[in-house]
Amino acid sequence: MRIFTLAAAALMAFSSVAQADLIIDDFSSGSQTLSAAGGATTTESVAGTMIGGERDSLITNFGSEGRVDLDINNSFSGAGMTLYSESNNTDGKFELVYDGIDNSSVIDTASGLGGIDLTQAGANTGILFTGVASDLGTTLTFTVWSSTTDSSSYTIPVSSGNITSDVFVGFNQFSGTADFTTVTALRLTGDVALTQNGTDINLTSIVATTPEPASLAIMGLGGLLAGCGVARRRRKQASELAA
Ligand SMILES: [Ca+2]
Ligand SMILES: [Ca+2]
Repeated sequence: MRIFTLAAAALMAFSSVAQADLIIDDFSSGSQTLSAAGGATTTESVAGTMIGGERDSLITNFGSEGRVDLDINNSFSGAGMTLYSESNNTDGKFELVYDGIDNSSVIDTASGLGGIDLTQAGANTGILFTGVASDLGTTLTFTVWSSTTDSSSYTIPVSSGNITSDVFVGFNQFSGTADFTTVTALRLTGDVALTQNGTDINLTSIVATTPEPASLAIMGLGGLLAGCGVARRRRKQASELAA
């Protein structure tokens, strides 16, 4: 019965590859509307279907004027989307933290997510960021912790011009000592330089997965096409501030 054994092994291998992706956050739940005036930091934790059951969001306005905004899955960002935006002459940043339910923007790198396996026993080889776009060039940094002292990071360059793209980052592209099979905390940071003030950043989802080469090519094409339709959603700062 050697043939049946081989067939069974082949089926098992296929089912392993076809295992469902691990959605870190598709922004389909946990609506958030955060704003920070000059010198302020605003945080909010919201429950939902994201990894660990909670997203701890934080925005900081380092300047003395203007405002920074974070809109997730609301009427302004659009359903299932994240939009970070700065007014002119503003130096700000945002953070999305996933570290289990602690109702705090302080990152619990010790226990947090309880040792989640982002690789799903080797089925996933990296993290896919979809719908990434920015009107001005910037960077997004994703950090993975597996203990208080073990972390790995990768900084994603985001080109200017609101060109929407899907960015896949292999686990082997990260720098650091994190064990991706026993993850305790995750953080996405967008820290925009003052010289890039007025930046708007879009993001649609963060998923641990293994993209097929063919689907990567299709996503690349789709991204270019979608990029043509990205609207500038900057808030009408002057009218709102005057109100
Ligand atoms: Ca949390
Ligand atoms: Ca936290």
